[in-house]
Amino acid sequence: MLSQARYKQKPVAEYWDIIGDIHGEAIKLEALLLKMGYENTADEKHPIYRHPKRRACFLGDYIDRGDHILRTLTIVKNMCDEAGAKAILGNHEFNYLAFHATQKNIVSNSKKPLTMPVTKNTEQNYIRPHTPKNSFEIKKTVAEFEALNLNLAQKDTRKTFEDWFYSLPFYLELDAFRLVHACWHKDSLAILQNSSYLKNKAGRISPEFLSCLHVLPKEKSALEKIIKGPSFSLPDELSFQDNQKITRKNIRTKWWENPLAILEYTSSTVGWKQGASQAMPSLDNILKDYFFLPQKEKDLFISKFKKTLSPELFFSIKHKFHGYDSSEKPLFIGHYWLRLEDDPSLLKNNLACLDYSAAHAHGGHLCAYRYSGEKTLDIKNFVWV
Ligand SMILES: [Mn+2]
Repeated sequence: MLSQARYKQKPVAEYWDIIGDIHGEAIKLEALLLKMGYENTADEKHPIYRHPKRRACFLGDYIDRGDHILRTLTIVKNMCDEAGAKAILGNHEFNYLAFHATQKNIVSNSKKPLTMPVTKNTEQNYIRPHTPKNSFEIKKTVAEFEALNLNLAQKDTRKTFEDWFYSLPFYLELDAFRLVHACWHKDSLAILQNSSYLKNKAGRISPEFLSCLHVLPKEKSALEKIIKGPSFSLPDELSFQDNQKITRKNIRTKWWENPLAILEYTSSTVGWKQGASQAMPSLDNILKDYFFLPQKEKDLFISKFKKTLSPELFFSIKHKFHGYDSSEKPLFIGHYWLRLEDDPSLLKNNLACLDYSAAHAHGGHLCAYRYSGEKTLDIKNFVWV
């Protein structure tokens, strides 16, 4: 029997368990919660997981890929509603909403009317185009929602979760640490905070804002930077296949790296003369340190990539690497689909990515960081299943 008295006391203010991208892997989520000492204090069908002293934070990407998407959403939402947990918006929830949002060209609460022409209501008229790739991405989520319509008692569930997605902030700043799905970028956050289209929204998007995103290029690119992270368009002749065999023309950058190393490299090695300085890392190592390179045929990709990179091009993308200063608060991100080859590792002493590809076809891991007020993060605090 559960002792309900254990949950009557308040959790310790600075104790938080920050959980990475779940992607419909509810079985792993429940295993991870149990491993961390949470227990289900309600019934099996409507679980409410609690810990007597700790609370959970979720980094986004609850849906798509795995086989138990609704169960995942139920667990996370119930913990937010009933057990003091916090959750932010991932790019997959954003994509889901954008896929279903149709384009409008006026924001009613704005003084400035927008002047872009209204396009006719066609298949192309969605904020996120209905391409085969985009439709495939949300297929499992839509299928689970559509199965619900067979059961009239649950027909409001889909609307409830869609409203919940809109209620999720795209970043969170607590006294001791920060959460964002992909990238902490002050300038982009400032654009969103100061946008007249997001007044009084406290870091959340609205259906109305989303429907106008196609005519708000500044806000669109700021929001995409925050929840998808910066990426670099590969030169024409270069592309690669990702884990899901989707051809990619963009490569994600490790934005937290300091651009100074790129500047030093480009200035000291005109024409990519390697070995110009003993202390200078090789170009291969710089590419590995600054970009998420494809897992398959990595060396072949690097050799092609190097041929296309001029110092000028490299210099021109330096703003994709704005760094994360060691004096900043600890920051937790998800999104980057890391693989757990050995133990998890920190990206910096004050930065941890908790996405270890929970829904990977060849076995991924769901990972959490157990935070207890420290200013310097410690690899001993990672837990995973
Ligand atoms: Mn993501």
